[in-house]
Amino acid sequence: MNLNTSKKQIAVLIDPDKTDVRKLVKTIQQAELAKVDFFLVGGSLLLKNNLDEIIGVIKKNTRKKVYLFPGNPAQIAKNADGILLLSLISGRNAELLIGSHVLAAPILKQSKLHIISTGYILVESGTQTTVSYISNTTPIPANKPEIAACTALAGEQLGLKIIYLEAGSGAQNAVSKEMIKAVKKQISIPLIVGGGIRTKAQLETAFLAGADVVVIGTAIENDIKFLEEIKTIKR
Ligand code: 1GP
Repeated sequence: MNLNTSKKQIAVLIDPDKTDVRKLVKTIQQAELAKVDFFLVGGSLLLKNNLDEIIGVIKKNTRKKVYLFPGNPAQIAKNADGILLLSLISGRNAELLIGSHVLAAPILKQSKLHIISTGYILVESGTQTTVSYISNTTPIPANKPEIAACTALAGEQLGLKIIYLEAGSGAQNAVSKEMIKAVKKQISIPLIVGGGIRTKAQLETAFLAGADVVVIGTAIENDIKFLEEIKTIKR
C-alpha cells in the first residue's frame, strides 16, 4: 500500500479459511490483469492454520505487497510485507483498542513487518456481521455519519496513520456515500473503505465519495469475473 499517493487503490482481501491454493493462483493472475494494487490477508477465524502458506503462494505469484489484516493476535505471519495494526476505535472493547496490541508488540518488534497503525471503524450494515459478533462491539449506526466522522478525526488526532471504514465482510449494505464523504471531510490521512461492495458502480461510488482505497473480498470469492469488471474502473 502506498500511503503517499493520491492515486485510488484497490485491494483484494484473501480470507485463508475461504481459499484453496489452486483457486488462489488464478485469483492472483486475474488481480494482476485488473491492476489491483495490493493484497490483504486475514479473517475473523483461522480454521485451517494456513496463513503462512497462503501468503507464500501470493508472494510467489506476484510482486504486489501483502499486508496482514488480522482478526486476532494469532494472525501474525513474518512472510507478509506489513500489517494493518487495527485499533477498533468504533468500539469500547479495551482488548481490541490496546490489550491485544500489548501482547503482539514484542512479536511485531522482532519481525520486519511494516506496521501501519489503523483506526478501524465498524459501521452497522443491515444484519449482524461476524466482525461485530466476534469483537463484541456495537457498530456505528449507518445513519450517523457525524459519529463516524468524529471517531475518525479522534483516530487521526491520536496519531493513527489510516482509517478503515468497515461494513463487515459480506455485509448486506456497504458504507453509504454520505458517511464516506463525512469522514473524508474531517481527516487528512488516507481512508480505506470495505465490506459489502459487490458491483463496479458501488466501487466507483466509494472512490467518488472520497475512499482512497477500496477493499473487495466476498465479491471475488463468489465470482472471479468481478476482477474483469474492475479493469475498466474510473479512478
Ligand atoms: C472485510 O472490508 C472487507 O473486512 C471486505 O469485505 O468481503 O464484503 O468484500 P467484503
